[in-house]
Amino acid sequence: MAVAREEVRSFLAIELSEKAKEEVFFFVESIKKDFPNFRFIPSTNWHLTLHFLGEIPLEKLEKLKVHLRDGLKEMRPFTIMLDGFGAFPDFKKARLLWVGVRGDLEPLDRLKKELDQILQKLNFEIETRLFHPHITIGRLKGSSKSTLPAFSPVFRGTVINFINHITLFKSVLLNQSAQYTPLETFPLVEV
Ligand code: 2AM
Repeated sequence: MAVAREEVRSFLAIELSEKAKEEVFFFVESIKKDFPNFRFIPSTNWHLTLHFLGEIPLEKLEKLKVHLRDGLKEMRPFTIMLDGFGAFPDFKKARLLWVGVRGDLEPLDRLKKELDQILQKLNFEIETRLFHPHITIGRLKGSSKSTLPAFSPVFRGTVINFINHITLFKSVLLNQSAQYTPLETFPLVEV
């Protein structure tokens, strides 16, 4: 009898500080009434996605962990602030609402490129679209039409997030949401 291979739905992301999330929380609470057709994501699930891995076999995940431990050695910590509010693909056809980032975007970009190289070596599919760092705060509900307020709200974050590791998360899909569990963190420390 064939044994089913265990697969884990997972992704790599940057975690945000509680203080930074608090700032975004007040902003999100203030705009919810203006976006009735959107489902807002609880702040406990906010993160900056670096790469969505999808359902991957456990052995492949273990191999990736080894490569990440080794491959991120050259990366150094950096700081970002959460800043800006936008929509994908754009405000007119919005399906996803996000909060953006500013700060050390160059090291963040380098980190993303390094990750892509590691992932490519292990035959993971790489995103060909330009990396647009963001924190997803809301998604358009089911078949709703996107109706947006006449004026786009503005968000300017001030809290500094010191990023000294990335996190591998397991994702379990629930009825209307998802449960994210950190599996391992990978430090960014220049050696
Ligand atoms: P997002 O940051 O644009 O929302 C966990 O599901 C994370 O992986 C989400 O934050 C999501 O991106 C990202 N992701 C990217 N591609 C995905 C996909 N095809 N299915 C689910 N999540 C995906």
